[in-house]
Amino acid sequence: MEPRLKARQDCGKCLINQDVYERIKGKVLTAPERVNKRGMKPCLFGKGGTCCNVCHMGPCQIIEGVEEMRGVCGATASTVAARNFCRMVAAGTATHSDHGRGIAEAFYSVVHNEAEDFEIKEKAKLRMVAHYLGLDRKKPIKELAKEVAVKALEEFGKQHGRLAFLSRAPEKRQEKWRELGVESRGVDREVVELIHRTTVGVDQDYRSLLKASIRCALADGWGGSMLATELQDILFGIPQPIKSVVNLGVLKEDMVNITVHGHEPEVAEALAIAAQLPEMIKEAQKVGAKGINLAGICCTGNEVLMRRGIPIAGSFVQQEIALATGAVEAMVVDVQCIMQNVTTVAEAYHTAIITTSDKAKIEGAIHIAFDHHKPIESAKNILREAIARFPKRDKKDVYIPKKKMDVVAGFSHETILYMLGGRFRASYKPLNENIINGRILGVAAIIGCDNFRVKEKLHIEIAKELIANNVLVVVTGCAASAIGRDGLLSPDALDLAGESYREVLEAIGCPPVLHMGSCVDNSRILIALTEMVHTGGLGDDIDELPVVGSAPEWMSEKAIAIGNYFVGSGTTVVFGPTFPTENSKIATNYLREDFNQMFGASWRIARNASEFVSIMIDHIRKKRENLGIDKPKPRVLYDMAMRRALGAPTISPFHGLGCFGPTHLRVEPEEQTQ
Ligand code: XCC
Repeated sequence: MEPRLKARQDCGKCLINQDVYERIKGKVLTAPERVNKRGMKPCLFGKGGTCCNVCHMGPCQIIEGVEEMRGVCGATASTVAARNFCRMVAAGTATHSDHGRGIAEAFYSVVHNEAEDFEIKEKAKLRMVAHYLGLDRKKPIKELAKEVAVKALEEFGKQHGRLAFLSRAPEKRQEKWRELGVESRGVDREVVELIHRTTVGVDQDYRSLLKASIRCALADGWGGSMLATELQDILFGIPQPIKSVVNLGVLKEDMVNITVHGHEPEVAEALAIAAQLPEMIKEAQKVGAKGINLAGICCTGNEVLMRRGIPIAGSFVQQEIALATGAVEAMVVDVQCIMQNVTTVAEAYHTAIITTSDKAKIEGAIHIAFDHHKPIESAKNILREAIARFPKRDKKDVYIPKKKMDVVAGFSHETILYMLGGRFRASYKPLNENIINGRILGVAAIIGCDNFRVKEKLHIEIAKELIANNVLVVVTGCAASAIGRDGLLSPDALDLAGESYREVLEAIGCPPVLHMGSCVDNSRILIALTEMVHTGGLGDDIDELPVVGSAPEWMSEKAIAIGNYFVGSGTTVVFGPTFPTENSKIATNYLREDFNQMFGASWRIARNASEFVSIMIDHIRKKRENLGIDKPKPRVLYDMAMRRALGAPTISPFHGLGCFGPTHLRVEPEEQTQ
């Protein structure tokens, strides 16, 4: 491994936006200060998974191998660590899936003419989704859309059978799931059952618990999350590569600044439309602003970045300081990852925190319930609240750091297909070929949160070293924003890529790190991996691919659910710097060794950037060795006949969406627009 890292320009351990923190020091207590001032480290039992509080005889602190330090009920460290892990998986699955259900409900209202303003944007994708939901995709669009809405909602409450989208996975993976008895039935059922198993006196075998956690997690990846992504794409559009900017410098001194924060794109989409209406711009101008500037935070930000190119003000760790610029009139939040402290910071300024979901209210915030039957009307009400704050902005107290960075985002798996294969031969074949011939060593995903307790800039260090070693890197979530801040989502970063990888990138003109979206969009990666399998040459199942995942600064339970569905789907993941079962060697070992036996993939732990990179690259190399592609091969020169044989000249818009093999689906052009 030969890292070709450029000299780092700024401090790898410094707080992001230290300058803004300096300005509010003493005014409001912020998260990084709380980390330093708490006076105690995180509880070691809790951190390592062996604090049991499922009943009120405890909480019991458990020490593995010490008889008197089992739970009062006798629960062992492995049982307790496995239970706590399962609870995280259930919570993460519930979270992504309730997001999916919310979108399914909005979709239902739109296609049943119960909602104004939105309409179906992607008819071809609707037909593809209909097919996988077991519907007759050839029906007229309006009728089909109604059936899709009902079927999608039913996936959540299904009691028997299996989730429809599991059939999109490679056949061999599906067989494995069947054999192991981990095919998810309905989303809600898996969450409820897993929570049931973890309550006092139920499932008390770490093996049984951990295996069950896969069944639940698969209901997230191939269920709730995938439904969320697909329905969002149908309603709001499939992301295409799009230029934008990230970091606090995207806020504007002369405009009404509104940050959209959370996860569900519906509110932000409505705000984006409403903010461009002449009547709303006029209202903003009346109070002295030039217009309305929307900027994203966390995954709502990623959603509107991917589809609309709306800039990202910040990731999870920047939400407080976005407000501390003094330039934000309103932070509009939907669900998930919104720190309660935002209301405290907002109080020091003129800023309104506006909650929009009845599921997520915050003390001190203004609640404007978003009515998905009337999205634009709801959005206008929100905008008016923000506009009214603009005259109250204290101009002397405004400090917008200059730093911002150009990014290219919007790499849905459909886009990658077109970019790699070209307009007339959209396929993953060039990717597979470049992996087989060694130009690209393999594929790595860096996903998940950023974290106030992690002082190193892990995402960036890892991404730089991977691309220098010719690994294609895809990113989602706050990891994507962090990596974007450092310039790696821009084609300008090409010179950081290893030589052979750079050649491939130059030919297709994309950045060395591909932004694939939000947390729920990790389901796009599942489809991309499936597509790589179906394209051929890299084995018959996901676990044979030279591919690895990571979440270097994870903090949310959702990240654990995501990691678990990747492992269950055959992709090894590396998490760190700490891991929630670490106090039980037995449970942790099961996640690594036994899962590897069962699923061909395991959970690995790394403490720092170099450990992450070593594990990831070694893993990719091992998979290459297993495939027999570890030796450099002489370059094969294609003649015209060979080129023609590469792919069909006409392509279906669904080509490559995991549709090959027995479930291959082709949609004729006339079907797309009916
Ligand atoms: Fe939340 Fe999705 Fe984590 Fe960011 S990355 S901190 S979960 S917003 Ni998914």
